[in-house]
Amino acid sequence: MLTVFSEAHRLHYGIELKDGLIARSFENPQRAETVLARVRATGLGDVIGERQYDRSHYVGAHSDRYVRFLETAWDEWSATGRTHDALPLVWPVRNLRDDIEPAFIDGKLGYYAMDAGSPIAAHTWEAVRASANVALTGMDVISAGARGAFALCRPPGHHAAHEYMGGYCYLNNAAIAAQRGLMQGAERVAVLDVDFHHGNGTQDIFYDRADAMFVSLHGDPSVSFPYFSGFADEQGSGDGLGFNANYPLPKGTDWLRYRDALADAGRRLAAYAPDVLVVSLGVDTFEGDPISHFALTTGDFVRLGEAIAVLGMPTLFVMEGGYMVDEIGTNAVNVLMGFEGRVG
Ligand code: Q9C
Ligand code: ZN
Repeated sequence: MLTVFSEAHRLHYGIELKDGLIARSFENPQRAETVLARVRATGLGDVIGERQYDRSHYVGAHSDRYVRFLETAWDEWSATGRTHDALPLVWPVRNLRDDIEPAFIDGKLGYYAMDAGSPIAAHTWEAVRASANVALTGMDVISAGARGAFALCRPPGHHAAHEYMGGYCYLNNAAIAAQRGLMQGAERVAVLDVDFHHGNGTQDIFYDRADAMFVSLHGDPSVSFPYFSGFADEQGSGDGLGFNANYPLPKGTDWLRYRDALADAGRRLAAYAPDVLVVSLGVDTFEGDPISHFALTTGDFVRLGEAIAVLGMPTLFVMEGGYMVDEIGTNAVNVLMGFEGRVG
């Protein structure tokens, strides 16, 4: 299958709070380079660059004013004389006012963020929109008739919601691609999210819609990030009721348990019969992942790809998380090789 990749991801390498100190993020540039190297080493298929798309392709999945915030945040932050990464430190939780967009950048950062996990630096926006353009290009490949394609996105996207960033994510690459699939003639699209963390952003974007199903397998939010989303009783609202399905799984989940949840998710997707499937492909379900708590092995990722192939849907894989840098390439590409029926 084709892989879509952008070198612009290298423009972004943020910071995060780690062990009481500011440190470089787990979400680092080497992740994408390692996956790309594995794509080439296995001969998965050709690697192409991203096409260019204007901002209107991000609006819909996101609000116009949120996209505007991302476009202008660094300029507003640096205009105050600061040269380090911008991070929020105050949020409009519960009964605080969330109906007034702050005029000052420090307020805007909290207004448009769920956590302090998505720092903004001078070139973050360039990398972020290139990542979304990688996903859009991947959907164009699928809409042109390919059975599978791989959008090697970085930064990831599934925690980014209609109006907020978080969890290393800014624009929701998977949702933006799914939305384009609908624009290109698909009547129904589905997103299957296999990242360790719940894809709260994708759920948020499609929650009240019947033309997009969201199905996610992830660490139980009672004990895992993002904590406030991803429970089994979140099933959609309004027209979208019944088109959102969460499979929260306990820490230590291995392939045998994962496989059963995946089979149930597969039955749900088959009944929905989408014209296009987008897979939010995080490999932080790996047993060695430094920030996650599942126990999938390198071989299990081949089985995951095989199980997705059985659904028989045109499938766009969109890269999300995975932080064991040495193994991320093998694990991610094993899913794609499994999908193609090639033994890794
Ligand atoms: N001490 C994705 O996988 N919290 N995002 C990490 C580490 C944030 C993960 C805490 C995890 C976000 C795309
Ligand atoms: Zn994750």
